[in-house]
Amino acid sequence: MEIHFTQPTEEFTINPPNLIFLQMSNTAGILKVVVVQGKRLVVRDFKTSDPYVKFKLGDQVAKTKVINSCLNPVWNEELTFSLTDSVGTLNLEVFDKDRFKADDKMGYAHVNIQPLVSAARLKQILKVSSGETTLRKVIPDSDNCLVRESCINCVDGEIVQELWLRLCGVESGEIELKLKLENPNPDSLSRSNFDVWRWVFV
Ligand SMILES: [Ca+2]
Repeated sequence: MEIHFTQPTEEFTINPPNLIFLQMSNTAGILKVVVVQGKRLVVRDFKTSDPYVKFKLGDQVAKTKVINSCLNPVWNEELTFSLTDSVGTLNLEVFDKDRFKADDKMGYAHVNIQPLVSAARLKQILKVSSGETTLRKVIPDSDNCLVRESCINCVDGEIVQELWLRLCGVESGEIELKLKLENPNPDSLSRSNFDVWRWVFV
């Protein structure tokens, strides 16, 4: 059996003939969001809050667990999203869980994930695969709610961005995240008309 291709829609040879390829929906990689912790979150109950974080990436939604009675919660929880070329911003909102009424808002933030995707492309060009290399730095601006500059590193082949986001719409609160990009397909992400091909046996 011989299967060879350098790019999904460019050079390829296949054998045997019962191998076909299917056009897939736009799955260009996996974005893992590690929700590390929150600091100085706002009070929404009598003296404290029961915070959880809700994330939105395009039409995908995921939530952390609730941590009861804590303004400096540690989640260390990993949430997984599939990455497409049409999605550039990860949005989050923090809520106070309430049992007998609607959950109270504790602030929101966003971060552009395009720098992470660009770093993946750079990693491919530089052929970085082992050790730890800083690929780029992201400064606080209107594309994000960064508290301070954030580094995007390649750690043993994985693209990782560690960051602190300042919560908007409230008097205080910061959230620490670690973003990881797995199975990145930067060529696909850079194309406007975007096709991903998957080889299957029939
Ligand atoms: Ca509550």
